[in-house]
Amino acid sequence: MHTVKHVNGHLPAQLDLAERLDINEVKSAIAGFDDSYSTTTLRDIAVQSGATTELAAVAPSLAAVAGEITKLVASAGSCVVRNLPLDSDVFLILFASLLGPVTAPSHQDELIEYITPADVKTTENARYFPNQRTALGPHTDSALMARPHQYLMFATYENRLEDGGHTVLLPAAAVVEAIKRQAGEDAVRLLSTAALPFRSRDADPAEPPRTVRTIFEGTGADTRVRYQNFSLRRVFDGAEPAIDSETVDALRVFDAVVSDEELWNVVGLENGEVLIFDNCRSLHGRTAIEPAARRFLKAFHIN
Ligand SMILES: O=C(O)CCC(=O)C(=O)O
Repeated sequence: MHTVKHVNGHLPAQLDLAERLDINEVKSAIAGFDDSYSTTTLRDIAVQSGATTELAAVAPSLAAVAGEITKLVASAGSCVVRNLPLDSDVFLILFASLLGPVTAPSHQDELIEYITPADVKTTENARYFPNQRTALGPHTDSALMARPHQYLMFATYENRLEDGGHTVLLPAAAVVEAIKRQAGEDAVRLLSTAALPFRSRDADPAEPPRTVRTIFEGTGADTRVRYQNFSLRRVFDGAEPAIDSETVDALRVFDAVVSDEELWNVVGLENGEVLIFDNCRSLHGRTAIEPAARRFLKAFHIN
């Protein structure tokens, strides 16, 4: 992990598995899981839970490390793990499942999201599409779900520091403080009390929203956040008559604050590194990727 830039010391915790356990012992303990399970069979939560119990039994040191990661993410908001074997997708799903059940992100059925930005046509909303090279504005994943995934895990396969594509992390509590400084406590209060209609990207405006939620929940270090700019497009456009103009203004301040690169904690992941972070207590995004550069992550969503 290279710290490209960080603000207020918001840095991921770090854990090198090579210093904690015998990786070869773990590899031999987990050999055979690929024969018993597949990325498809593990979509069945009962099967996944049985396999997770089996993994914890054959590799108790790994299960202990997962418990440690949960604590590190609770205190630091995120954690970079090194020397986790990345060859097997089945193993990665099961490792993630030691933190909580792995389920598909809301826009697909598969448990693994392959993020391989390409040179596709840039649209006006490019900064919200992960598969383009543009910087990706800070957001939370599964914001339209009643209960968004608690953790995200990014396994890094190709990511050269000089190619950009660095991960942006923005703790909700820091966003609250910045909004207070810029627009006062009232703006935070509105964002914590006004239920906003979240719609999916291509939803017909006539359709009811997928979910109606506040941006912030809770206070202080326990502040939880839910945000996807495009899901709230109609609110930004003033097209939701039920939402008053003070709330729309507060939402605009929120968007300006999270888009302000001065506030971004930027972490350059290196090949083989795994980043785990709290999807409810922080927003995440990505800096732009250089033209023609290859960059490849696998993302896992954990409840
Ligand atoms: O490409 C990345 O680093 C992040 C992608 C992302 O934020 C997402 O898929 O939600």
